Amino acid sequence: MIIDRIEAILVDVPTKRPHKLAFATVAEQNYVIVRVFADGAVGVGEAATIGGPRWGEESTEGIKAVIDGYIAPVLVGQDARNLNAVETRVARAVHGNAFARAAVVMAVYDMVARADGVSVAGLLGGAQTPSLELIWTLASGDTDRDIAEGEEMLESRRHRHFKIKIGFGDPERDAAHAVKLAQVFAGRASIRVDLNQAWDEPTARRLLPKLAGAGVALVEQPLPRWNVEGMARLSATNPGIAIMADEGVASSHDALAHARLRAADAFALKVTKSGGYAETRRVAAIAEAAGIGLYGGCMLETGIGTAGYLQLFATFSHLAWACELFGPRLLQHDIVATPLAMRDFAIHLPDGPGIGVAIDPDKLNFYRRDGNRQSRKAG
Ligand code: MUC
Ligand code: MG
Repeated sequence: MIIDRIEAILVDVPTKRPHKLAFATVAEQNYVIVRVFADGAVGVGEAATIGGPRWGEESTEGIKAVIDGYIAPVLVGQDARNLNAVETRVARAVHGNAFARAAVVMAVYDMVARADGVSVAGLLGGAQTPSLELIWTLASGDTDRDIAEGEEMLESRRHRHFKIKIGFGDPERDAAHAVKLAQVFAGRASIRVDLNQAWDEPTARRLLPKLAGAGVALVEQPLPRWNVEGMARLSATNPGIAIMADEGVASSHDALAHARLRAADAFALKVTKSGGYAETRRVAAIAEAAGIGLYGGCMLETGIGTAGYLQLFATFSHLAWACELFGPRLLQHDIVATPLAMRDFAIHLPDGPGIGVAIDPDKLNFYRRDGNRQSRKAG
C-alpha cells in the first residue's frame, strides 16, 4: 500500500456558544483535515487548534504548510502498512510540529485499518472498553450560564463530570466562580478546573486549598508548562486536590521528567500534542509505570479527530479521570456523515473500520476555508 498523495484542508466551524479559556475566547474552531491516498484507499485525520498558536505553538496555517512542504514529501512512495516506520520517518523529518505529524499519522492508521476491515483500536491491539465516561467543559465565561448549562447536561444524562475553565485575570474571582459551581453541583457531578498555565506558584499555593475545600477534585495545568518543579511542590503539598499536567506533558521525555519528580497525579493524553499514536502510548506507559492516572484530553476536535483519539483511548485498561471527547457537541455542526454516539454520560466507540466515522463531503465543502464561507478568528 504505497502512499501516493497527502492533502491538508483548512476548515473552520463556529461553536454553539463562545468558549472562554485563560488565553482566548473561541467562537470558531480551526482545523486541518488530512486525507492520505494509497492504491485507491483513503484515510482521514485531523489536527485541531484552539485560538490559533495560543494553546501551543502551532496554528492551522502552519500545520498545513508543514504537511504540504515537509511531511508529504517524505511519505509519498512509502509503504503505509509499516506504521512504525511511518511514524519514525515523519518524526525524523520534522522536529516539533506535533499536531501536523499526528494528523497525518491518524490518517495513515485510518487508511490501513479501513483497508483491512478493522478499527484503529483493533490495529492498536484491541479496544478494552466499548464506551468512555464523558466530561463537559463549562466555559461560557458566565457563572449563571454555566450553572444552567450544567443542569441541562445532568438532566439530559449527557455529562456528570464538569471541567471549569478559569485563569482570566483576577485569581480570587476565578476561585470564587469555581467554588460556586462546585457548591451548586456537589454530590451530583465531579468538578475539575483547568488553568491553562495561568497562575504562578504562590497564587496556586494560596488558592488550591480553597478549591479543594469546596470539593474540586482536580486542577489541570495550574502553572506554566516549564515549571515542572513547581508542579511537583504543589502535588506534594495539596493532597486534597489532584494535580494534572496537560500543556507540560506532550512528549515521552516530558512524561519522564514529570514522573521522576512526581510533578502530577494525572496526565492529560492528546494524540495531537504528542505527535501521533506511538508517542501518546509511550506517555501513557510512563504514567502507568509511575502510578500516574490517565485522562483522555481533547482540543475540541470535530467527529474526525474525536474518533481518532477515541480509538486509542478505548485501548487503555483504565482512564482514571475519564475523557473529554465532547468537541463535536460544542460545534454548530459536525463534518462527519454519522455523528459519534454520546449518551448516558458516555461516548461510544463506533462499530465501523478505521476511526469508525467518515467525512460528509457536503459539510466539508461548506466549512473548508478555501470555499465561500468567511472565517472568524478567536478573540
Ligand atoms: C485544554 O487545555 O484542555 C479541552 C477542552 C477544553 O474545553 O479546552 C481544551 C484544551
Ligand atoms: Mg487543558
